[in-house]
Amino acid sequence: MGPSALRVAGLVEALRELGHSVDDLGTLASTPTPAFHPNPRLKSLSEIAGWTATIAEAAYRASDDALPFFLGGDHSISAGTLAGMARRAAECRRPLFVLWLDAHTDFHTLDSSMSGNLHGVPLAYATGQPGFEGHFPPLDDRVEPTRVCTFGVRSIDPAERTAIDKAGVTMHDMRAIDEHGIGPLLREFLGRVGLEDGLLHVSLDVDFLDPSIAPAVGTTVPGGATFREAHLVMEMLHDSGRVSSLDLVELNPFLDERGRTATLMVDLVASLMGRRIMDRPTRSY
Ligand code: EXY
Ligand code: MN
Ligand code: MN
Ligand code: MN
Repeated sequence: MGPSALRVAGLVEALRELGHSVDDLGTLASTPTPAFHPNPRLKSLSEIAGWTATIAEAAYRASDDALPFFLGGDHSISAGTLAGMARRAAECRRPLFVLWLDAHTDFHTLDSSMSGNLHGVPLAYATGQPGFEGHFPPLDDRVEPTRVCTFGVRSIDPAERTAIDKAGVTMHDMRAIDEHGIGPLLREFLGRVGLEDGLLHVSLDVDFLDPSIAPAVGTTVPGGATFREAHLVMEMLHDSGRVSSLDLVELNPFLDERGRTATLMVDLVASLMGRRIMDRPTRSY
């Protein structure tokens, strides 16, 4: 129902108003790939293995001549979107950078997941962490973990922390954002993307936002990004001209209040795609 809520909130119309041409490719269909794993907690492993293959292929195709948006649904879709975009970047001979906007790191392996919820694993899979072989589809190309930057983390499990440090992923948790400001931290990351002439995949989990402004998500964690921080991120991303694909995930309309979370997500996408109130780019000081 997440994609429907985004459509009803006017996602396509907002993009067209900004002058973009939009093709809504509708809903994908997938069949499970039988998969077995000794961790008995894992939920819907065969279904998500099947979806990962389907979405990876769709992402690769859609990114041929367009900037694809992937509407979830659960963050497990990003196992597929990242795999497909990594393949696209490799074909273009461009490095793929990933900006992960999330209260969580989603860096569990199939072995380390305690909850068994596979929205907790996509970043570990796509960066080629061990233990997915034979269960998830083999990766054509992995995302280089040192080109991944997570913003907004305030809930991380011990196994994820160990793995993320070892892999060399940059993590700007909420404390770092409080201490340094989200603008300078993002400017530095975008500078790295620019230096290598990279493609940039942005993965926006609703729970990146503070639950007081975005209640429609099953995994709320207090202390998230504010309305102003989130819009600044989107405006800076637009100014960078680097974004090549976008995930919008974890919106659960059953938990929304009069559609306010869906509307906010659409407004954030509009900022990312060029809507601005003050007609100027962010200044560098
Ligand atoms: N780390 C926890 C788990 O693996 O269950 C919480 C994951 C929540 C993931 C949400 C989608 O970002
Ligand atoms: Mn989820
Ligand atoms: Mn997530
Ligand atoms: Mn999350």
